[in-house]
Amino acid sequence: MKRVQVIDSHTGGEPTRTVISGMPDLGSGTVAEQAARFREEYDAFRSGVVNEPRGSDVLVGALLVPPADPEAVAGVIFFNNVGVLGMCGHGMIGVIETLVHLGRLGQGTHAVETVVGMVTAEYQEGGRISVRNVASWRSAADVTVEVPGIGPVTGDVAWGGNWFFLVKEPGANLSPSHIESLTADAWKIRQAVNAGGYPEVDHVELFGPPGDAANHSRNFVLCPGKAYDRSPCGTGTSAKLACLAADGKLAPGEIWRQESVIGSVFEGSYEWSGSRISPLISGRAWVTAESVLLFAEDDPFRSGIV
Ligand code: PYC
Repeated sequence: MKRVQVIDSHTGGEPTRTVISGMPDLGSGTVAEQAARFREEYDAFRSGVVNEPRGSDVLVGALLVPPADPEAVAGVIFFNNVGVLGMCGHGMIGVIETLVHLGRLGQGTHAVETVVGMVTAEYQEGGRISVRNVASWRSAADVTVEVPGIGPVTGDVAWGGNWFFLVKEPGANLSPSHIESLTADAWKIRQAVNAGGYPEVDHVELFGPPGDAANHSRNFVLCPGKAYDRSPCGTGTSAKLACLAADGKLAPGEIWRQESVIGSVFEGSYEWSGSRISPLISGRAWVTAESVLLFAEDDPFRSGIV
């Protein structure tokens, strides 16, 4: 019986499952090199940890691995129901909370190596965590695609640690009661964007007015495996900041309060770093479970239901 020890947390409602022991040995090298091995050789492990019957479509996994960069306190590979993610903002906040919970980290600033580069996370008194994400930028503005059943949709393509299409028109009703139709529309938009010359885009972000006047905007983010982000999405908020910066709509250092479709909030701000931005995203996470996943040899769903 294979045993995998995990700690679950949620950040603004979005769950993260951090693997503490029982993970495959991915050898040495950078976290990106280890992630390539994880993708090629251990996809069944990924699926077994996050997918049903042990998990669900919405769960994001985090594998702690040795970093190549001596400045980093840890390396982390994020993954979801369909594959490996570049970075994950809510997941990074969950991992830091988990490491504090385990007594492995305390207050202060900690560097973590990810698949797409180094990020730093500051754990503040009271539990707030601020993540200085990888450099982010808008790669294409005002891209219009024809979406079957919807019509022309215009948005920006931006990188925030993953690739996003950020829809410009605030047309949709971003309330939890509309999640089914929001998911269907965002999925169609993604397909049209991919077919329209942007195959790298794997997340779609819709925007609307905030539910709480203290915030600047509400979003709905559809992730690559068709699950929606319960949090405001750390990498999606970084991509949003890159677009706001490029449009001159948010000054460096100014706070942007991004609300999710369920009403949880991340605060974001940025500094310029050459022609790109360096985003800072902050929020809180809570540990929800300490468990051991069991994988019996004769379990037909040992590697998840896919
Ligand atoms: O917070 O960056 C994020 C994220 C990506 C996918 C789910 N959450």
